[in-house]
Amino acid sequence: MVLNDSKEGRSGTDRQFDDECVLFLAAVGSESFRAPYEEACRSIREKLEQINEELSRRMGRRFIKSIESRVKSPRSCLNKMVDKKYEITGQTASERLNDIAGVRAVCFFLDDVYKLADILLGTPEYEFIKLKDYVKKPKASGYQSLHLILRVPFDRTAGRGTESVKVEIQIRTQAMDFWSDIEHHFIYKEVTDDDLSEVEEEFLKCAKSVRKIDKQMLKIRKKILRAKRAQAQ
Ligand code: 0O2
Repeated sequence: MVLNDSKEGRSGTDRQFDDECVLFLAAVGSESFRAPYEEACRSIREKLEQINEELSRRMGRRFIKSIESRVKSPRSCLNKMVDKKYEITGQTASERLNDIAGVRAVCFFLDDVYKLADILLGTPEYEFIKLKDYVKKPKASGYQSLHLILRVPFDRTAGRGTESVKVEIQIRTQAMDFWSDIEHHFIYKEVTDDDLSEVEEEFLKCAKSVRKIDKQMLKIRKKILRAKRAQAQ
């Protein structure tokens, strides 16, 4: 793995690579690199809170359950750069990594996930980069979530000269979030071996149950709404 402390027996290329990593960690950890991403996260969170207030009022129920954000740690950026075999520089990280700024919105119902994505896609100040629909087409692990990658403007006074940065917005239901949190903790970042393959199978089964529950919850909500309307007549 990267950054072996012992210099003994290491080739010039290894040492050069380690030096690149050290420079990278310093660059990506600097205040001037992180400030625009912090600012873009803050601005998306604010927008999501506004949307939540407005939609919850209109629908008579809570729309978004929780909103959280983070700026990816320098070490996690480095690991991803190495995995993807990108050139280890801060500039390449800004250009190629889509999730240095990450925001997660957890909704109550399946259709809310798409409703929220549509609202964000229709927001003129954000430039659309990419949509990854792991709800319609879950990952092999069973992971479900809708990922929206947008270019988000930030307040120039908060950071370097750039005016916008990419933000990955993960939108999912509570059930998807529950699965994803646990799987992320035990499996996602682990090197999988045969011992874990049985557990991965179990996770896949649970992902299918999550899918069923989300669909059932949607049906139940519609049933309740119909019953309430009938009562009101
Ligand atoms: P971390 O530590 O959670 O941030 P891209 O370059 O945008 O095309 P990318 O980012 O390589 O694609 O891949 P992808 O698959 O869209 O994954 C983006 C993020 O989704 C991951 O970020 C995870 O947070 C989450 N994710 C993807 N697959 C899984 C999975 O199987 N299980 C869980 N629990 N989460 C997943 P990072 O940087 O990999 O990790």
